[in-house]
Amino acid sequence: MIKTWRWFDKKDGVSLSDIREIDVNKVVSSLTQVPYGALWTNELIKEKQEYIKSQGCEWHIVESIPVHEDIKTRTGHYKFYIENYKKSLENLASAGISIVCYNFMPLMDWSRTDLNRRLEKGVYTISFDFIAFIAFDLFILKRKEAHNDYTPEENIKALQYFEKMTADEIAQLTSNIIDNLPGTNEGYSLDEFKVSLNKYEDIDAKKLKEHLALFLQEVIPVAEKNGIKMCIHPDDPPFSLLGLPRIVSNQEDIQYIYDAVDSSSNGLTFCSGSLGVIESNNLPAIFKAFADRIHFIHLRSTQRETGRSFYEANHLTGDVDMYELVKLILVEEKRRFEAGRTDHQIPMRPDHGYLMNSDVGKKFYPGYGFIGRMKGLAELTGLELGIKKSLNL
Ligand code: DNO
Repeated sequence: MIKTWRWFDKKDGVSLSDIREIDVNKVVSSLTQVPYGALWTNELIKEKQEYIKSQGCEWHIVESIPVHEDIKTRTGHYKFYIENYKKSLENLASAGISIVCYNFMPLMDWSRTDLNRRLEKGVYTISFDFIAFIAFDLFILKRKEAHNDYTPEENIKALQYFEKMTADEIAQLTSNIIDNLPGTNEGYSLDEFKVSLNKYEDIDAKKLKEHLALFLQEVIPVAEKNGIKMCIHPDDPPFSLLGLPRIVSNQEDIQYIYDAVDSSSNGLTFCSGSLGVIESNNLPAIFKAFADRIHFIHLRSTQRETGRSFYEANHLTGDVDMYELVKLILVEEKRRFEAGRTDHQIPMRPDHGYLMNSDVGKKFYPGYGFIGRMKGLAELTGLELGIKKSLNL
């Protein structure tokens, strides 16, 4: 595996020299300052690339070029935004960057309800409490007919949950859900969010899938021509939220995407933490089914709780069988090597991590502290070495 590290920008609490000290110099990053849909110019790409280089690292992967909402809904200026997307890919290619991660989640990117959950041993993790989320939907957002999406029991639990909330907790939950996570940097207010939600009134999963396929049919040929590997990120969590369709949640969904355009440039970011939230997602089976076009891997684990709730666990514990997965990755790498592929080593980043030790109290993007991810990377590196040696890979 090629070890990479997500580094956001100069505001990131982890510096590029911190990363170099732990033997990583391949950076995963985005142009966070560019508004969604706008063109990534050669100048801006160069500027970031040069800065990363000046710190002894290399901008290896783009995560992400966000897909503008108009493209997902096929309304407004979607044609213009698709043209920008294509041009941005060309500009990245001319700068020598060839892996682009993106997602197609409506309105929200990833979602958590608690960004500071203290686990017994004293570390902090991020988590998703389904009842808190329903409370937000029913009593804060007050989405029309939302109660129909939940069982009577869930409706009652959410009401009880909401009744105990203070004004500060309501404000915190709201911002956690609509504008606190990196990736969701459109910064909606609650009212703007409601207006945007209405745009999805007539868009169900089938329609959204069609929109994704139409987007891919335009963008993938450009990616292919420019040697770019696009890799879609799964929904996180992998189920519908706020009545919005989510279409990259399981094996069938990913198969639809692969079939939409049969090209190695139309690939997948295999995120064990996102897919692993749903028990019926058989991670090894999914990995094997799509291995050929997996261009990027996010490794982390989650621990499922009651209903659809979960929290993020250590990289080697929780519900993800990391041993099994890393073994499959190494076997796939060998297969690619034997097939003469130049991309036989697959880039991987340790995804999310506990906020712990001396990182507590420092400012990081949620889930993106230094020590927790470094611990994850160290554990994964050891696991990789052990498997390689024992299987003679
Ligand atoms: C969260 C990330 C996501 C991811 C995007 C990719 O930590 O994995 O925000 O970057 O969904 O487009």
